[in-house]
Amino acid sequence: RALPSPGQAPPTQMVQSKGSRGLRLAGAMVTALSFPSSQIFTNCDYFPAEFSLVATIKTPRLTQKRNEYIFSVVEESSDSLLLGLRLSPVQTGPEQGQLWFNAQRKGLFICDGLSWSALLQNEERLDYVEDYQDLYTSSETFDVEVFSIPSEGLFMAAANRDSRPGSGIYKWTDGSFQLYQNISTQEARAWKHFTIDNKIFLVVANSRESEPELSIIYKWNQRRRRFLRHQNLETHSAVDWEAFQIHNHSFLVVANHRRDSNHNIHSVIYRWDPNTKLFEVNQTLSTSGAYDWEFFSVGPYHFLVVANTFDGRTTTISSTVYVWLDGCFQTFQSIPTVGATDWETFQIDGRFFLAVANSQKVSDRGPSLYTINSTVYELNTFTQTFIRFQDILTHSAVDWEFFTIGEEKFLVVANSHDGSSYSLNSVVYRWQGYEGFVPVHSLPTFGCRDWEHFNTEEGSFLIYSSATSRLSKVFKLRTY
Ligand SMILES: [Ca+2]
Ligand SMILES: [Ca+2]
Ligand SMILES: [Ca+2]
Repeated sequence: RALPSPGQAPPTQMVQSKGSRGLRLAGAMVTALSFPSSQIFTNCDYFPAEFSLVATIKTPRLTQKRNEYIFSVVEESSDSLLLGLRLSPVQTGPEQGQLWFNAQRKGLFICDGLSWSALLQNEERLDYVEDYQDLYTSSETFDVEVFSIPSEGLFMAAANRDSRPGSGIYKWTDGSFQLYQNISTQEARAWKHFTIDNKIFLVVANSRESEPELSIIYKWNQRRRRFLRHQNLETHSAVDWEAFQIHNHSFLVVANHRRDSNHNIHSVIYRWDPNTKLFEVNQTLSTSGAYDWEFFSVGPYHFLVVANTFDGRTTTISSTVYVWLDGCFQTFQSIPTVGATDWETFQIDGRFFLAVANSQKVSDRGPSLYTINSTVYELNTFTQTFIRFQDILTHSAVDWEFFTIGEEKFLVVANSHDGSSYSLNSVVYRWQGYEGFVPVHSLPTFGCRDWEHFNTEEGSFLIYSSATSRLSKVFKLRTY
């Protein structure tokens, strides 16, 4: 709304050009705000002496305040409003009730007087997978962890085998991962990122046997824009960390794989002490060659599940789901697994699933079997147990990754070895309801160890790391 001074003509005119409507300054206001074009176009003789500046304000679909000035000109000395552009919701827009077909977004929208709401919209669907970036890391990569730092962007921490130069932290720059920081690690097996009080942390699982065996927590330093060492924790052949929160308390749990040749040891849960700003031992749980921890919540209940790989004799053992009761984790269910290396938890239409990656069946006689079933379990809320939902034949599976594109749900498996070769297809499965997960894409991988899905402004991506080569690969998920 333009406010004319008393006795003066309105200082603005409403102008309409096609679908855009604007305010044009008029009268004395123009002279007051104008300046010769030669002031900014010093070397351009062809530029007209008179021109206009057009400011365009585009409002995204936000919940509007009832009344809001989005542009105002005030008198310098008195702060009194000379010119104001006010946005106030009116239900009588000429477009109300109109339909609009947006070809780009493939949707049909209706104007409710305030905004366009979707009546029908085509969800994105996966078309095919495209080779996108070859990422050569300093040594073999056991794990990648993708995370964002608000105000900085998207990062990826690679857990690299060699101590020098250690593990690489990469930043997504101009559409690909670029090395950002090296952190000295000792046969790093996994990274986990977490946030406490808006501070960003990274913890590494160092698996090398040295004295003392330490895994390290790093904290993002805002000023130096680097991760700096925050705390050391004693671990034993650590291969995974999980971070979680229960009732505003922050926890970490480590997968201690073995101590010397003993695989039946304790894995440790740590709790953050807000006073000392350090993690302290909270609970220990006995594990057998622990390889992975996964935390998940179902309604008000909190769960932790461990992948037990090997008890020193066999890989055909059980892995345990724990439930948080009376301030600690207690056994909820033991699930038979075969060299379990990863648990992936996900929800589909209100149903809870747990998928285990089974890596190998060690046999007393003859060689180990790698081509075995990995299993998807579903939580039966009536019996309160996880029940086998689907067996999927895998080749030394070491990771599952669940992701969604539009309405579609996918699982991708890391097939690492079939007994003779590390050059194998990793498979993308699509959720097809009653049929369960159905294979839809085969992706050639070499020594595949870990899959991660992530989104950027450029689209949807998958990255896999290799435990047998320095080459990790980023794939773009093409949609239609
Ligand atoms: Ca990972
Ligand atoms: Ca994990
Ligand atoms: Ca996983």
